[in-house]
Amino acid sequence: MTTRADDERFMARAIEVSLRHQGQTFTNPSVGCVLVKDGQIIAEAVTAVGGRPHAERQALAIAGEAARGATAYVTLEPCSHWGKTPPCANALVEYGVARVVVAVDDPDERVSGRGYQILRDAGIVVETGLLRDEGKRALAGYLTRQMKKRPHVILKLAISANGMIGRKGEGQVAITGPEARHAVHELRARCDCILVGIRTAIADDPELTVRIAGLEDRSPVRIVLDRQFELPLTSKLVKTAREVPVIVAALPPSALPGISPSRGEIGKGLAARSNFDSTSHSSTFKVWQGSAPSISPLEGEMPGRAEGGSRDRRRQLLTDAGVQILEAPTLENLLQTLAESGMSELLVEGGAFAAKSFLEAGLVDRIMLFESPVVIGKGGIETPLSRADITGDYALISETAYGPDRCFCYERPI
Ligand code: AOF
Ligand code: ZN
Repeated sequence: MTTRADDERFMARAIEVSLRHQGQTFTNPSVGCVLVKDGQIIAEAVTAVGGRPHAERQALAIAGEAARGATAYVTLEPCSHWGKTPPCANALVEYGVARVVVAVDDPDERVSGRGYQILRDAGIVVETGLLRDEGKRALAGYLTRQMKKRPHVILKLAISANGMIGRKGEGQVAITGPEARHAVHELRARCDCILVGIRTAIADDPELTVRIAGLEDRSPVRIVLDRQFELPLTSKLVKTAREVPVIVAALPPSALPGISPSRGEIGKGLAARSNFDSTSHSSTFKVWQGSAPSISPLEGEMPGRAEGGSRDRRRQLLTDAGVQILEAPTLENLLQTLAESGMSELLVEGGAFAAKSFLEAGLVDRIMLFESPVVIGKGGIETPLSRADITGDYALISETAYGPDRCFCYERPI
């Protein structure tokens, strides 16, 4: 007899297994499946890299005949549709599984309840909603894209002991230590795209790639909010744009409450228009398969407005260097376009303006505050958000130490 505690333990294991391929199953969710018989795990699997085969099929193939009479613990409702593979619900029936326990219902309209129906019609015992909150957290990107038609947004901020996130005019300032930095690179690897504002892109000249051993090919698509196309051609972002995609997102100042409106025209109401083509990104998007990098012969500093470089000219130079341009009237619209290309997880990494814009638009789902013991003196840039400001729907879900730093993770329900 399995007890409730056994069920929870096996589902927790299925969730843990599902995390293995998070960020690598584009555009499918990374689902975990554990098969249990006589109190023992006989097989476990996660959705394959690239999204197929699905978790259940792989677990069933491992278990073979032993799956007869077993219980399957699955983080997401087994699929019922004939997609690129036959339905997992049918496979569970064929293999003679006796009971299926699920954490999260699948909002995909092709599935949504039909998976359960196939199982129940075949006489399988179905239980749903076990560890639902934990399961939803693990499937946050997929669920947000399906239900809100935008990616799940994670805001990350590294804050000094005196509430600063950088120092004016100094480029990158070390706030957190190597352990926290490693964690952020792992986080980047699990995200489909990463975003910064143009001021941060210019001041810090970040690469925004994943630079830890074994995960180098898991860099997210890099996005810069840059209405005036000021991203320098000499920036690391532009120089690597043919290896890992870079999108310059041009939004009117009215769309970015965190940015002072004096820097451009207000509310031109641009139609959402872009040359952003998801098909050019291969099946996984994060693995850029374009031609070998060859930086444009026009390499050099971007002609500034003072030197008479027009916005159109700068736009053209960026395009020639392999940067994609995406124009959108609002942040919501930008996110919608990203979701339509299959992007499920967006990391907002800096700086204060980008953070404020997302917060004020109510578009932040998870907040990760890294607090460091470092003190930043003169010229500090104040954090747009600290722990005391986080109220309302957000709940503290974890507190983790990384060397001398602590990460406080808040989330609001999906
Ligand atoms: C499962 N197990 O491991 C995953 C599921 O394009 P397809 O045919 O692969 O179908 C994609 C849909 O399958 C996706 O939207 C979601 O409903 C489901 N994902 N289902 O039973 C899995 N990854
Ligand atoms: Zn399936």
